[in-house]
Amino acid sequence: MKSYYEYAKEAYAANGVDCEKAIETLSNLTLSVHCWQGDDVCGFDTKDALSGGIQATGNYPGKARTPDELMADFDKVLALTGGKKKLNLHASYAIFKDGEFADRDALEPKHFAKWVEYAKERDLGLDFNPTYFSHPQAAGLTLSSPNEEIRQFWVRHTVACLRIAEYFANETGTPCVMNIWIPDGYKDIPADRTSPRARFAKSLDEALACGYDKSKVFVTLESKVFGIGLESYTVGSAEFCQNYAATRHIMPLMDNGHYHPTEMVSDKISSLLLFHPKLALHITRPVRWDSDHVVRFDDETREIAKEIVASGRMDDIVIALDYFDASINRVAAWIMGIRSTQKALLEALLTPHAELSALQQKEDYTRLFMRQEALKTLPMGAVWEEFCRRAGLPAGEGWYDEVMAYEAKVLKERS
Ligand code: RNT
Ligand code: ZN
Repeated sequence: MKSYYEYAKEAYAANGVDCEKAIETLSNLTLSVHCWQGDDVCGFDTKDALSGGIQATGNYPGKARTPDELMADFDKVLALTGGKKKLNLHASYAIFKDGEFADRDALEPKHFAKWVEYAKERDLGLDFNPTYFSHPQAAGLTLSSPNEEIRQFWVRHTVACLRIAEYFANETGTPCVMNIWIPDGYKDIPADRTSPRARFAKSLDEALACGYDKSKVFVTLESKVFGIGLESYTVGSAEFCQNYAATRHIMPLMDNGHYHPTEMVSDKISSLLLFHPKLALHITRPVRWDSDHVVRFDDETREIAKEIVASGRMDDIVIALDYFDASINRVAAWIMGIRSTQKALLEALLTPHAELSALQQKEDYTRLFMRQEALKTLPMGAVWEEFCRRAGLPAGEGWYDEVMAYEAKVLKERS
């Protein structure tokens, strides 16, 4: 009797799609997985509450409180998901030895040595983010601050992070993507929209002139439309970030929670790819605002995946995840967001893009519509199961049982 997968393989082959190739491509595709789903974006360097207009809501028990706990939780994520991954750290996850402390502008590679050790043992690349929030110097504007001392503090932080990113690349042998996102903005209508943006550009210019190795550190710049308490104006708007990135030859980063609700990142990818050699994405799920809900296998995630694959430029696109839900089991949340993203990518890899594109060029929109809808009900589930089986994962929902066992044994003990 034919297996479910063999049956699916034939169904896809009849549509001009090679399932083996799709599984192989997905297995080799690297996702940059954020560390901050494990501890509600708290980090280890300050006791300051999460600031910067972002919020993790919910109080499900079992949040990681220490580096060891966060590492143990991420090990579960690694064990229960397939595909290649990088670990994406924030500067606020510095690990200090007993009694030691370094402020953000004085962070050094040694404060991340434990993470490097962790990554090397698991053959993971590392990505990085300066942290311009949850800090006393981030009460107002940061890199765009009119206060020269504060602005310089954050420029020094950015340079310190570039050094750490370089260290990550050298140690892991994999380039490090360093993403800059500042929360700077105003709650109410500003009198002057230009000056903060001019200062932000100046600060970035100053920091990026420090002489980092561009073959090892890829700097990305993430834009945003608004944040909580910063509803009227953000310094790092889409136009600012795209133009800055284009003129300074760094990468723009689009987070799909950072646009007006009817603006779709899936529609923006092709435009940016035409003018940028590389592009970075934060895959998230905004629900009415930039809520960073766990990614689902939903229409926009699928459409983003389609654009990534159909572009033929997958290698030029950094796919990073960015969600933080504290209302459900955090390890399960981490895993489900990864699985949803991978499912969307698999679906895109199982789509005969050349055929569909040819129909569009021929202006045969009726057949295009028919084919797009017909493809949706092919047995992708069987191919997904095969991908998971080859990655050595428990069948079906078995990963969930393992997370629940981990919750009972480890997470429940954390109070
Ligand atoms: C915030 C941005 C940013 C953060 C992380 C923690 O709106 O999306 O990427 O989520 O840096
Ligand atoms: Zn983001």
